[in-house]
Amino acid sequence: MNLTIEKAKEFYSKMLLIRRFEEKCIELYSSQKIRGFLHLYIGEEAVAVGLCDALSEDDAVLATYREHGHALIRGISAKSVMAELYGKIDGCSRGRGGSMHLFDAKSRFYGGSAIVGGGLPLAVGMALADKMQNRNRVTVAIFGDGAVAEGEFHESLNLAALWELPILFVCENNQYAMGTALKYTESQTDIYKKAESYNIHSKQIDGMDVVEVAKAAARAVEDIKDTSKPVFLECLTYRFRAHSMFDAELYREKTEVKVWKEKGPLVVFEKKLKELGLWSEIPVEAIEADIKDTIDEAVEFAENSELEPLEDLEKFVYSEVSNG
Ligand SMILES: Cc1ncc(C[n+]2csc(CCOP(=O)(O)OP(=O)(O)O)c2C)c(N)n1
Repeated sequence: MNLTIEKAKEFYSKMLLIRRFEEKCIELYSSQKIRGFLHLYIGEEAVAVGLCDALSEDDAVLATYREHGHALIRGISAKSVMAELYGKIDGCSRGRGGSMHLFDAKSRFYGGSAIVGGGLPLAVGMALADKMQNRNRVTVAIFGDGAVAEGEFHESLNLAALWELPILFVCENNQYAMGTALKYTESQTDIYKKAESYNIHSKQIDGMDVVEVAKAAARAVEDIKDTSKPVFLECLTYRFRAHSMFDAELYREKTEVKVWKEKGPLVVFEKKLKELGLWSEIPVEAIEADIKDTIDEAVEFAENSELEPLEDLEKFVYSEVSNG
């Protein structure tokens, strides 16, 4: 992958958008504008940005409940995501899903799911449908290291390999499932090795380096489209914030968080651009100002959007089938 100045600006802006959007979420949560659960992606931005760079509009993405970043980069507008977090009707899921259930079929972003590992079998089904209908596109299933403990993980990998499905598995290994470190639940903590045992071409990469993620994802997507076989990427990453806004974070040392912050995606990228002599060409202040406007507009939009009317309460409980 050739890191042009245009690409460098794009990667930097996108990672910063996720970071600033979520920092705003913390503020809004503290003032109770956003309620319910809120899981922040801060620290993991390089995965969403690098991965989505490799995808075309035709490809589908399924993610977890820590999915604001993926949704924003996949093309759901900041306004639509913010209104959803406010529980308002103009949100991408009409305010019915909230932070954990962002969804937008137009962007081919099929959730946001509160169920750990829940997106995996859905992604396998979508990839199977593509294969049966000869559509040369990729379905991406993004999940955390905690999903490895679920039966769905093993069943999904097995069927994807057995049926040679065009699916990209992306494990965001941030090393913790809520308050439990991976080493306390898994005898094999190199997750890509588990995928290899299902005969899936697998790779472990530095998930803090947006360029490495973009390169690996581009190669994976190309392989999947050529062979119609699954590929597995384990991205080593770290969340800088607690599991959710309710977590007192007693399970890890502050020094560990500090060490990881020093190799955070924005820090690593800035260093790389300096080495390449590109950093001075990144208009940091203008990018910050642009992002601030986007976020301010999103908040204003969410504030002005309505709650769904009470008479719609039972709407969408059952799907509405037209006989026409
Ligand atoms: C099927 C299921 N089991 C348990 C839970 C409770 N739970 C919520 S988050 C979580 C940890 C998941 O960790 P991981 O997959 O590593 O994702 P991360 O939060 O690190 O991004 C658990 C066990 C759940 N939501 N769904």
